[in-house]
Amino acid sequence: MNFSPIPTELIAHLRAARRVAVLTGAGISAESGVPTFREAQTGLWARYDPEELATPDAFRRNPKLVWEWYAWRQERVRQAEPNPGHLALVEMERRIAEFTLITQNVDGLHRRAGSHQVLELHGNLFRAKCLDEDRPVESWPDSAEIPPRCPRCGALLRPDVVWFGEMLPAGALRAAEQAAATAEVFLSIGTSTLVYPAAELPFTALRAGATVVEVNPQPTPLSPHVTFSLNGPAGAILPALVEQVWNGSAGAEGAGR
Ligand code: BV8
Repeated sequence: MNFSPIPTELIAHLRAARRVAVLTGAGISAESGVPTFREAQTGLWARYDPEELATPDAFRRNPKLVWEWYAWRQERVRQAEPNPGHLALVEMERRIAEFTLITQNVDGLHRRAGSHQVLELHGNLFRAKCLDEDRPVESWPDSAEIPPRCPRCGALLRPDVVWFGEMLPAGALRAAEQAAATAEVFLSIGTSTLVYPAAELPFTALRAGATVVEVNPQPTPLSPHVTFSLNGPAGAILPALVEQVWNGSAGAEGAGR
């Protein structure tokens, strides 16, 4: 797949940058074979709209259905591998002094790729928490009951993800807002920029005067405002960006590390 060359001005910006923040959405996992959030669901789940299922109300109405939807998604992700887009961000973290990776994804693929400091704004598919205590539960006794119950208090377990209408983890959101407000370069990668408050982050960076880059084959509400638009798949664009900024030319050692 060909896409427009990386602007030389952007290459210079990234090479000189000490503080970079990245926001990723489902699009960065698309090339790992993990369907994006708004892609039509398949098979058994085709008739459900994710925005209907990813809510506290759906869980209250039908905890077994919602728990099984997440179990199905866990299986999809287990079969997936991080792709070159995830790996390019691992390299970027190595090259830049202050690098913050903020993700809306719950698939854990950034950590599996080797990224260390990842802010998971919407939780993680593979973590469960007690519905009553609202505290994580690492393990629970095998049981035929679905969803299983909290070994501490016996309440139902639920996926440790942020559903629509729920607050984001305050610490992660605060750190993400701080990173967006102080970044010299902010990259928004593979997100439809529709879901708030995460979608506010690239606009926070713009207002603070950052160079904002969007990586997406499709336009989004952010597109008209960005400094650079790289229209194509993250799995091809990000490795090309890393190559041209840090490996392409001699002596292009990162300004940061
Ligand atoms: C909240 C976890 C506050 C669960 C998810 C204004 C302000 C504040 C809130 C709101 C507001 N207006 C409305 C709201 C409510 C709501 C919201 O934003 N709704 C939207 C739909 C309008 N927000 C909330 O409810 C949030 N909470 O606001 O609480 C509050 C609380 C209580 C009382 C008062 C206030 C919680 C939002 C979190 C929801 N949880 N996920 C789960 O996964 O099961 S959201 C879910 O959708 C994903 O996690 C993801 O974050 C989000 C967006 O999806 P994307 O990641 O962008 O993926 P999508 O499929 O949409 O797009 C993929 C993109 O990739 C596309 O652009 C495509 O072109 C591109 N792409 C495809 N292939 C590639 C690619 N890009 C690059 N390379 C490729 N190869």
